[in-house]
Amino acid sequence: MPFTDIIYETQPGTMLAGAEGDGPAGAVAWITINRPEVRNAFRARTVDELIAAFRMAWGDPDVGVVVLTGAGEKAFCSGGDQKDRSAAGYSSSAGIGMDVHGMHGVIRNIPKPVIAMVNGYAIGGGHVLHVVCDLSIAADSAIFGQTGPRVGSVDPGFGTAYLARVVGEKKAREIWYLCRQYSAADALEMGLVNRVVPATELRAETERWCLELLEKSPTAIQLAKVSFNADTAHVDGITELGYSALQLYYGTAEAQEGRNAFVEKRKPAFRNPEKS
Ligand code: S0N
Repeated sequence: MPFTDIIYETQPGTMLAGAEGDGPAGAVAWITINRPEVRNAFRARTVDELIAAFRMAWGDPDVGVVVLTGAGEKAFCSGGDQKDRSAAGYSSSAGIGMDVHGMHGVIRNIPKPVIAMVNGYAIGGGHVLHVVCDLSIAADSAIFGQTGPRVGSVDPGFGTAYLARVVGEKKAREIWYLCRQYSAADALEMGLVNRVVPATELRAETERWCLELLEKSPTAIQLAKVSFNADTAHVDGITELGYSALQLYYGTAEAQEGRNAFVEKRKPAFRNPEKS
C-alpha cells in the first residue's frame, strides 16, 4: 500500500542519539501521521495505513522499537477527522467504517515496545492513541485531552476503560466528562506520560529511550508486554459492543450537532439539536 497519510522510516540503532562504538543491533521504526493541515486528524485511510505500518514493523526482525508521532510542531494527533464524518459514521472505501479498534489492537499486540512521541496536541482519538502506546514521551508544549462529549463522539473501549487503569477512575471520568485540556506538566503529575522534555530535545530524548530498549532482551520485553496486556484483554469485548453502539449514536441528531458545531466553529446545543 503506498502511504499518503503517514510516513514510515527505519533508523539503525547505531545512528541513535547516545549510541557509542558499534551501538546496539536492531533498528527503530518511526511512524509519523502526516496530515498537519488538520492537526494530524485521522480518516479511514490514515487508520488503514497505520495498521499496515505497524504490521511492517512487526514483521521486520531488525525493528526492536516503534515510535509513533505526528508531523509538524503543533499536533501529535487530533483524533477522527470530523470533516469526514456523517450520520453514517466515518467514510471508508471498504464501507466498513474506520477500523480504530484494529489500530488500537495492532499497537497493543505488536510484540515490541511502542513509544508515543507527543509533539503537540494529543486530543480526542489522538489522545487515545498515545494512551494505548506502551510509553509516552512528551514535549513541554504538548496538550492532552478528550473531546468526545463536546463533538458528539466517544471511545467506549480502551479510550475509557484503559485510561482509567492509567490515571485512576476519578481522573479518567473528569477527563472524559469535562473535555478539559491538560498541560504536559499536568500529564506527568497524573502518570499519563513517562517523561516531559523541552520541545527542542524531544527527538533526542526519545532516541535515548529507544537505545536503552534496544540494549535489553527483546523476548523478555515481549513477554512483559503480553502479560501487561493480558490484564486488560477483556476490554476488547467491551470495545466491540461500545463501537457498535457508537455507530448507532453517530446517526442521531445529538451526535450530528456535535460534529456540525465543530465544523461551523460554534458551541453545540445538544439538548435541543433540531433548533440549532
Ligand atoms: C486539536 C485542536 C485543539 C487544535 O486547536 P487549534 O490549534 O486552535 O487549531 P484549529 O484551528 O482548531 O485547527 C486547525 C485546522 O485543523 C482542523 N482540524 C483540527 N482537528 C480536526 C479534526 N479532528 N478533524 C478535522 N479537522 C480538524 C480545523 O478544523 C482547522 O481547519 P481550518 O483551518 O480549515 O478551519 C482543535 O483543532 C480540536 O479540538 N480539534 C478537534 C479534536 C476532536 O474533536 N477530535 C475528534 C475526537 N473524537 C473523539 O474523541 C471520539 C472518540 C474516538 O476516539 C473515536 C473512537 C472510534 C472512532 C472514532 C473516534 C474519533 O476520534 O472520532
